[in-house]
Amino acid sequence: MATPLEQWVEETAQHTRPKNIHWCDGSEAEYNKMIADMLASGTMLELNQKAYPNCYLHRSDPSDVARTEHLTFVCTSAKEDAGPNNNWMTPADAKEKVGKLFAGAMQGRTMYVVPYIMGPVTSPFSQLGVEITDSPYVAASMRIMTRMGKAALDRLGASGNFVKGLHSLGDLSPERRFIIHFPEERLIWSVGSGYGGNALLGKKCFALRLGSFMAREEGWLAEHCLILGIEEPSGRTTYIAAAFPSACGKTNLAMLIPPESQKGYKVFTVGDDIAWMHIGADGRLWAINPEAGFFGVAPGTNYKTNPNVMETIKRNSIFTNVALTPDGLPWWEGLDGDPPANAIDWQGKPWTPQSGTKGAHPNSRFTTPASQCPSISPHWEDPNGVPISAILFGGRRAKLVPLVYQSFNWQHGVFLGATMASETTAAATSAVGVVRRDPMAMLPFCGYNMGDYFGHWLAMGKRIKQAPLIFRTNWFRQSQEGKFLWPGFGENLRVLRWVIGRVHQEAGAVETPIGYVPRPQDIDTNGIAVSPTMLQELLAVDREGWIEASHGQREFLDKFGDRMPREIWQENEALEQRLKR
Ligand code: O2Y
Ligand code: MN
Repeated sequence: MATPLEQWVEETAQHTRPKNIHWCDGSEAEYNKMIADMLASGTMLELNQKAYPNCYLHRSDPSDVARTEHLTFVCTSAKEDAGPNNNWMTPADAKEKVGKLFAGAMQGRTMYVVPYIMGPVTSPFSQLGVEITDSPYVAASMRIMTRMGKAALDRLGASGNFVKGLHSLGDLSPERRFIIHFPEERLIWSVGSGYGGNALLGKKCFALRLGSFMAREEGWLAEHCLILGIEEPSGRTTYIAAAFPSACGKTNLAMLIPPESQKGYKVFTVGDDIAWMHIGADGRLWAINPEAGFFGVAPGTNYKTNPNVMETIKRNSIFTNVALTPDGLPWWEGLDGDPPANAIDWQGKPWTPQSGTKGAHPNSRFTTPASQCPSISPHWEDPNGVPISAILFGGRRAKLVPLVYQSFNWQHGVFLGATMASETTAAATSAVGVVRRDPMAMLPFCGYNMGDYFGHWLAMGKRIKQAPLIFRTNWFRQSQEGKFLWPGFGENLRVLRWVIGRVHQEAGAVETPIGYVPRPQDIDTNGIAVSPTMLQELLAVDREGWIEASHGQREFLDKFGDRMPREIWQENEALEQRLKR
């Protein structure tokens, strides 16, 4: 008898009519064949194999260069279950509307059946998915980003317990582009895009949107968090999960290199984007990285911002929408050294620094194996994950938010996450410096009503015996003159050291209306150009500004109506009271 997977593949083939079907085994030979076919068809270009062995360049359609939130839907039976944070259609309407776009969509193309595991192969916290796609670029990228092929099929066996993801490039028209989630059926449909978060369905669609929905049902957390471990000179290692909105330097922080002045410290990368966290038998929160690769943004990446990723991407990587130098090297704005005198831009057109356009698209990316990262943690594939002692909620705020502060307790920490906001950057949107609410950096990725999501966080807090401490961070606070007050990059370790100090009850703080803020003497500024006045500005709590912010927070919380837990409202009221005192 056919397995549930075989049945689904057969039904899908009947509907989409591919030329042939290829079941991916995840082998190197298979990967090489997919790459060879793409080189032959022009879907992929070979980079300089001496400098970048086994690295290739892909150019996506110019209309298809980023996630498309307005075309992304969460189709729960009841609208309120998707919440005001998601676009919604009834599942039946979505199936009717988008099902038509899949009819015959794979004609003349190969249909790849891509079984994959999100998480370490033997971890009890890992989950299985199968993506059916007509894009060899997607199939090849999934081999980098997930544990793909035989290992997944072996783990699945004849079970029907897997997330189904159906993807077709369709005609790549933005009018016929949809990314649809059916969380109640563990099903994802994506059509009309071949790019990133829209098409690599294990990442945002499964690991976050469906993941968060499953996590609520099953009592765990699926979060938009990097995971890192810090080893102190004493040999003690403390693990931190950190949620930052897109384009706030998560990959760079995950791979932080301690500066010269912080001798004896080591930072280990467990993950750069997503954390799945479960309560362990010891009552602590344990995190795995469900991914096997990094899908990092290229512009701004260089040996100053992230030396570890620069080393990682030198081999076995796929670059998308970067520029190409005459020597066959990938290039992007912000890469080390001078720009090339001439190059081919991300759209395949001749380019020079005088062209007045970008050589690489601002959202150009690399897909690269995590195992190649010099800072990868020895525990990154530990089936049990790593124990999390602190959770950071970070954003980009020129004013108001101190460099770092700690919540009073778990409930207050959930409130800090729920009221998080960040300023937009040029990479994310054309409007720069606009403050956008992004609770827990999950607004675009929460697969259900965010009011219920905060409720789930509160319920988790009651079950975790040794809950991680919760902090808010802001590396981006500016002086009155508009200058960054904090040097950032590797120096962020000084802030993380305070966090670790709080975890182990070794660091001091002062109680303020917004939370525990470090005293100036609690942050090590030796050897960096942060004067006492600057540090004071970095840590200042502007009561008037916070009172105003609490009103803005009310407006936001109100959007979720009676789905917003009363505890979150109580925290906002308590904040207002403390500020007025
Ligand atoms: O634009 C895309 O499709 C990719 S967005 C992305 C990629 C890697 C990690 N995070 C993100 C994000 O938007 O948070
Ligand atoms: Mn992300």
